[in-house]
Formats: sequence, C-alpha cells, structure tokens
Amino acid sequence: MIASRTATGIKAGIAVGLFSLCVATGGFPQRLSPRDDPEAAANGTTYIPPQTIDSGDYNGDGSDEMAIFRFSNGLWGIRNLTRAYFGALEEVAAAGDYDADGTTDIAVFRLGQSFWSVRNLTLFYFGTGGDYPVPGDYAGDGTCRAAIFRPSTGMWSVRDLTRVYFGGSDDRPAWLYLNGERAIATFRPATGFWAVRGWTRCYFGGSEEYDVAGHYGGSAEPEIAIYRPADGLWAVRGMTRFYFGGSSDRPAPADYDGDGSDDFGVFRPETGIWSIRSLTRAYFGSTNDVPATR
Ligand SMILES: [Ca+2]
Ligand SMILES: [Ca+2]
Ligand SMILES: [Ca+2]
Repeated sequence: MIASRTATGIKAGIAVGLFSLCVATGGFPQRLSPRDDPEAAANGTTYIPPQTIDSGDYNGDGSDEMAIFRFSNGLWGIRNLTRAYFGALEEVAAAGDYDADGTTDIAVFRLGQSFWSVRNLTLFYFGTGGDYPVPGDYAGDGTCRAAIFRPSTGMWSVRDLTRVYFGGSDDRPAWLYLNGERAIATFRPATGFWAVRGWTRCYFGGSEEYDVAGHYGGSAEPEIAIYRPADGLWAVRGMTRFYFGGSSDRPAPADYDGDGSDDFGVFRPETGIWSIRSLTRAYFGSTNDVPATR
C-alpha cells in the first residue's frame, strides 16, 4: 500500500445514498498508482479513479488521441474528434477495441458491481466487488476483452477466454503487451517487483512510482518503465532515464504520432495541459479529468 505518499490529486468522497459528490483538490496523502483501490471506491471511501484504458485510437487512424474521462459526470472528451457523456458515479473508464474494428470504443466499468458498458455495443456483468478491471487483447486477435484481476486470490479472469492465478494482494495489475498480446503482469509497489507471465521478473521502481510499461523502442517487446511524480523522473529499463513532468502530472504514455513507438506524455489536471515529449503541447481537459488514452 502506498498510503504514505503525498501528492496533488483528486479526492472524491462518494455518498452513495445521496448520490452526492464532493470533490476537493490539492495535496493529500493518497495512493498514486492509477489502478489502485477499486474496493475503496466501491465502498464510497477516498478514491482516485483507476486508469484502466486498454487503447486510445478512437478513430482508427493509427495514432492515439489525447482523451479525458471526467468521473464526476461521465464526460468523455476525445481531442479533435468527439465529446460524449457515458458513465456515472462509481464508474471508471475502460476504453478498448471491444468489437475489433480498429477503433477504440468508449466503455466504463462500474466498481462494486462489475458492470461493463461499451458504448453502442454491449452491456454485461463480469467480475465482482473489489476486482480491478483489466480489459485487453489477451488472445492477440484484435479484440479487447473484459477482464478482471482479483487481488484477494490473484485470479485473472478474461471473459470467454481464460482464468489464471498470478500475483496477489500486494500486487497491482500492470498494462503491458508482449508480441501483440496483453500479458498477465503485475507490479508490486512495496518492493518494485514486476512479474510478467512467460517473460520476466525483475525489480524496477517502487512505491513512489507509477508503472508505465510501454513500447518506447517501437519493438514487439515492451519496456518496463516507471514514472515518479515527485520529480518527474521517467525511467525505462535498459533504455533511458530523464525528467519530464512534475508532481501534479499524471503520466499518459501513448503513440500520439502513430510511428509505432509510445511517446512520453503527461497530463496536468490543474491546467488541462498535455505535454508530449518532443512532439507537442496542448490544452485539453481540466481538474477532475483523468487521461483516457493509452
Ligand atoms: Ca487516432
Ligand atoms: Ca471498436
Ligand atoms: Ca510515437
């Protein structure tokens, strides 16, 4: 657990019975890993929406869009493309290409009930309270499948595909693709231990960092990487280290220019500014928004 960290972030107390939402911003001790704590969120306690996006190419042109999800009212904003309301309180963004047509579909996952809703496509229940949504293309067939990681037992369950036990309650699911398939992978914040099923185990980073594995080198093999908000450090294992971003920034790595390599990006909710290293800066979104791209 990472409760000792202090960071600027978003705090939402959800009073479920009243459907009231009180949002405060500013410094407070909070977990920072973007996939932390759906259970707390489901119970109506302090909550940062997990970042559970599988992909971010909303128009299928090969490059990922800057995109935001506003958990307070379910607003999705896809830059230069569209805005839509889809989702509600206690729902987190779970975008991915669920129908395998090459475009990322807007989708949400309702914490606590494990209700999935994919815009214009489908609705279903998959999982149970306390599960982390980990949608992804686990078969390498272009289809993003609903999937959950259950920390209490270490169970990964991919809808209509498979069930695997890997990791446990100290672990967070890590987004990582290996040779075109979403890997079963975990990051343990307490020790910085990474485990990627069928590939590698190593120590890299720790409790002060986000896991931000990606394809920064443009190959089918991913790179394990971390982002440290305290000082904006990006460290890509075996590749590079540099400073880009700051304490109020959320990492938003994605392939913004469509060249096949992930780009280093950060989103600063306070000002709505996106900075993509060596590429561009843009204003899009605001406080209470989380990046909805990957
Ligand atoms: Ca695109
Ligand atoms: Ca699609
Ligand atoms: Ca790129």
